[in-house]
Amino acid sequence: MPLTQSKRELRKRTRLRKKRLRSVVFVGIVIVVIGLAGLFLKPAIFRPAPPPMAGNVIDIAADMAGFSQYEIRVKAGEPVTIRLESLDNRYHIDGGGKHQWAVDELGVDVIAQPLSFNYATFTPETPGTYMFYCDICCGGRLNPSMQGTLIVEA
Ligand SMILES: [Cu+2]
Repeated sequence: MPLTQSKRELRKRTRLRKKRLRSVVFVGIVIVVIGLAGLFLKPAIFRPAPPPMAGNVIDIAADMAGFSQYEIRVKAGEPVTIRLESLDNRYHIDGGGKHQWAVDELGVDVIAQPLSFNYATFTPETPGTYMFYCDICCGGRLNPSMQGTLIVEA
């Protein structure tokens, strides 16, 4: 076999090997990108169910658009549990996906972590109208979408 022909064949084989290596690296990068995307999307798709609770449980969800309800009515002297869910993930720049439900006059302050639940149980004794708010995101408690009214009926 002449030398030039074997050199040519060697070059051809080397080129083929490089091509194969490039496609393997490309497939690897694609798999890593898809894996990372799945990691980021997983908490948005699979949300845990709220823990079961007894008594007067009021479910409130919060995201950047505001609370799921702006008026809550409860009875004075009866225990009530506020179960707050944050619908935002931790990648939110404003507040890091946390939300709050607080009533200063009643000493209630619940903070839900990103894509999580949190709760507080309290017994309002004095009938009246109280403001609840979230002071973590979107300009805080002065934002109309981040506040609401708790009405304690006699
Ligand atoms: Cu908030």
